[in-house]
Amino acid sequence: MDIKGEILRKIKLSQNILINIHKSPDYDSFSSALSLRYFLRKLGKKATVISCQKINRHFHFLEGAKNIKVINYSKFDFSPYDLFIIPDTATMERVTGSVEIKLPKGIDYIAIDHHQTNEIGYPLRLVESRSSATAEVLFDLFDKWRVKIDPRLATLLLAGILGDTVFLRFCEDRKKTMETVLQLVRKGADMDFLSEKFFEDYAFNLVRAVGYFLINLKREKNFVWSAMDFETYKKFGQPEGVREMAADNFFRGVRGVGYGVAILETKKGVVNMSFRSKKKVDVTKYAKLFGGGGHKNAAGATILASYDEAIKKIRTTLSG
Ligand SMILES: [Mn+2]
Repeated sequence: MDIKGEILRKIKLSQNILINIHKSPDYDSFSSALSLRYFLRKLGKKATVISCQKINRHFHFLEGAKNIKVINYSKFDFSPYDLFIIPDTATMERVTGSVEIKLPKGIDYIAIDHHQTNEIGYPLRLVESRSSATAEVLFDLFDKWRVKIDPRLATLLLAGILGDTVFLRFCEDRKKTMETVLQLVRKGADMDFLSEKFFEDYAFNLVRAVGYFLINLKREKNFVWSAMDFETYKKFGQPEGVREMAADNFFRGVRGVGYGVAILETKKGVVNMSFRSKKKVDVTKYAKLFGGGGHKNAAGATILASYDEAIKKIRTTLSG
């Protein structure tokens, strides 16, 4: 039996299943976890989506996003569960929220992902780096498993693909991704609804905070960067997704440089970076310098240090 068959077999043998949303979740994380839950419940399984962080209400429009359990991984009782599915998450730190927190033994795990940097080493592991999103990997799985995709599930899956490709701008395999999107639309996925939610539903403070990033943009030889410390972030009401929005929409597009990096101190002593590059530039190699990873044109990393130390480290590492 191939890995796809083995995954289905394991799912069928399990009863009470956990699925995670990764740290700093994006559309694909929500999409893949919620799609899996939708599918598992149709199969008659108990399925619970868990997250190490509070869910930003921006994502509440996604089917089932209001019913995600926020947990502390170091205190959570895993004993009632027999399977834990980890979609769209390349490292354990992104699962539990901290490098110090490990997952327990005595429960089975499945990893389903499309990150080429995936380092989760469970035996049941499907990493398709030719797919543009984990939602696309799931679409292929559901297709193979002959799962009926109704309009609600189609919309959920489409959200992940549109999220990771920035509405089809960045595809791993454009023909394959576009064909998947067409099939989802044919199955009733509501792309107009997603377009409205993606681009016409920004929180006021989020846009103002993007403005702060833009005004403070600096240029080095081959990249641009901008940073926000925790005090400033707090003043703006800690709008989630701000560094991704600044980097996705503006930093990567600056003429004459290969990439941009948005730096945000999300908590005192925790500095997150979002790298976004033009097509030809691979930013995973820069993210890896800080222990991070991701995709060729969109990667991230976290530095545990004071804001000033982190900025110094980033500048010397990237300009050196
Ligand atoms: Mn993804």
